[in-house]
Amino acid sequence: TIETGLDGWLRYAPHPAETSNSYRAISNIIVLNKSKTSPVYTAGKEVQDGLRRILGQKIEISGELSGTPSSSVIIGTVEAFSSTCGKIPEIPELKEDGFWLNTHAENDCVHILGENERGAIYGAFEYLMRLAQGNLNHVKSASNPSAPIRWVNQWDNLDGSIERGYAGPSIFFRNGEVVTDMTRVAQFARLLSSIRLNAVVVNNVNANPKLFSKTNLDGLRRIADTMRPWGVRIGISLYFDSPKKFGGLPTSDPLDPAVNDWWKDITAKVYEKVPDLVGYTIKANSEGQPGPLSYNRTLADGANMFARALKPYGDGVVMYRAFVYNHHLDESVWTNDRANAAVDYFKELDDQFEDNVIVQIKWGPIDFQVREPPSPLLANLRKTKGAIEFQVAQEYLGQQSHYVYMAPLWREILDYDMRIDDKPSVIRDIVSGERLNWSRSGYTAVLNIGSDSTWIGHHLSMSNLYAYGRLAWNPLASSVSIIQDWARLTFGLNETIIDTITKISMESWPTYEKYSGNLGIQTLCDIIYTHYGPSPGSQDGNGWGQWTRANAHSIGMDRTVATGSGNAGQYPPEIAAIYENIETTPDDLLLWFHHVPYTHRLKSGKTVIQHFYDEHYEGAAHAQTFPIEWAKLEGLIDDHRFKQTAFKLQYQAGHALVWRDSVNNFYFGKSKIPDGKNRVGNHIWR
Ligand code: GCW
Repeated sequence: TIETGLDGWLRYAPHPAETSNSYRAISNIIVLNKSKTSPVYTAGKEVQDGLRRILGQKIEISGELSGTPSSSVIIGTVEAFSSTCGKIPEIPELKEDGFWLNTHAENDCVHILGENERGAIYGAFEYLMRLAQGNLNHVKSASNPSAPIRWVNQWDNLDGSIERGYAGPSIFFRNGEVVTDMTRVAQFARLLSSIRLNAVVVNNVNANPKLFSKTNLDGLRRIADTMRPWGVRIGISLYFDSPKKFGGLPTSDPLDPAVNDWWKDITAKVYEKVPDLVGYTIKANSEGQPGPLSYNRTLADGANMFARALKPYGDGVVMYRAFVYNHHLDESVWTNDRANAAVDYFKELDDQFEDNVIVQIKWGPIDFQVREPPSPLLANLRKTKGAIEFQVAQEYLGQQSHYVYMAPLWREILDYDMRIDDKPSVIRDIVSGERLNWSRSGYTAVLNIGSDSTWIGHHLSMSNLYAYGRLAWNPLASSVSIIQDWARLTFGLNETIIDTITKISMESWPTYEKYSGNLGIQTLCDIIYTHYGPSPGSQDGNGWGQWTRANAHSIGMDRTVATGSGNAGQYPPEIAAIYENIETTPDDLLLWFHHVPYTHRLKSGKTVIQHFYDEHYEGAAHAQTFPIEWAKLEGLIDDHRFKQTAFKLQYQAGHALVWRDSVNNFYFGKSKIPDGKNRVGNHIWR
């Protein structure tokens, strides 16, 4: 059989006979909810399938918990279990979506008990993924999520294209409508559920109001019905001017009663089809999108209009994106700075949002660059709840043609201590809601899976989706153990496989940073169109505000309070002091916060320009090792995925050389400072 990649990390490869024989025989699987649409039933089917594939055991599912079960796998909610069998005192209080897994309960039973039905399916996947990794040890423990919101955002358009999608057309939409064949949607939900992600926003944040057509509302119902048995809920992105553009009203002013009624009415229609909608995601007044500011209203006025429309329907939330900025910013003004926008817009509104509004904040102040400091907005909201937005799609990180494993980057952000009020304020504790006592908060990530059989365009890049789910559940999970687990599940248990994938993965971000953008200058890619490929010159001279301010002598954004845009001052005082001062700013963010001559000496003693030259040579040279490392896996993994990945890594190695020479020649041309090692300019022009 060809390994297409469709199962992702849920391949359940068979164990060798000696391992599977050492596992006890399971007599039956008991599901405590027999409804075929319940996640508990789905979990039962999954365990049945998994045990057959991993261990070769063929087991029946039954719905009854009667007599004294023995050697049974029992799956359900804690509540359903205790109402028949009595409370199990050792199960601690579980959080929403949490679960209890005891693989050696009385009479050799396996207990998989969730706080809710989602928790039960999460526990089932945990049980299977342990077995699939050859881990037959007993486990008896509770597991709880760090935060209730663990979503993904697909940027799918109704015509089937995907914004920043690199893996074929949408699995949800085609030709303006929701597709009819839900096969891939179910497969996708299974993957999301296995990593404990509980919702997907199905359409692009640059939203199309035709989503509200009768056919599409029916389509949304189909998607939700398909995902529900996996415990995955759906949300939708809204186009702010829908009342005007779709509803025929003269305005979309959020304070106009007719506009409010229109949204209430649409919301009722949506809930009729999708009664468990998770809510609305809003991109407004951003990159040409209309929004409340277009009607001289505040962002809070806009958000609250949607929040009020959602209120009658349970726990639906408005995820209001903080990605609001002016993309016609004038670079000739030294103090202009896109990085200031989120705090400038949202800080003063902190006490003005309804309690079901959550501000969705990109992890960095600009836009998913290869390196940024964390967004200062994460330290400036107190009453308003926030969610952090990551990007699994590698928009600025090689677009799944290069492989960059992002767990180490996300960990750096989540581990960052913001020192709010001079107190420990680690971002993972802000996001979980603990630090500021938020009742609901968490994680979302831009994801761009498509109908490609690799899902994402590159087999290795699927590790990023897996890692995102793992970190949203437990932000303390280690990047290394995440990739090792993923490699075992996805490719096999052989040590060479695990070591090779771990090595390439852990080296991938530093390597990409070396050849794509050093010292906090951002990813030096094309800014105007594709965000792909080296184009350092495109960063400046336009309104997008992703500037480097490179001239013949100097480079970097002056974000100090003393002489620059004041962005450093948006951080809490202890952090602000670090970035204000060039001496205490770490080298990897030097050019993010300071404008310096190319001859400025780094803490390493090297000049900025020599550092650029050297890093690009080092990074590009290191990228050459990836296909060589990968070649070790020939014959150890299936040929199909081996060859596809080998091709991608070879392409990356070649393109890294293009990156090296483009960036180095560009700065050599600007600065006229020769490379101390006499490489730049030489081998190209002679
Ligand atoms: O990163 C930028 C992308 C846009 C995207 C925008 C956003 C959906 O280049 O394509 O639009 O961010 O996050 O809204």
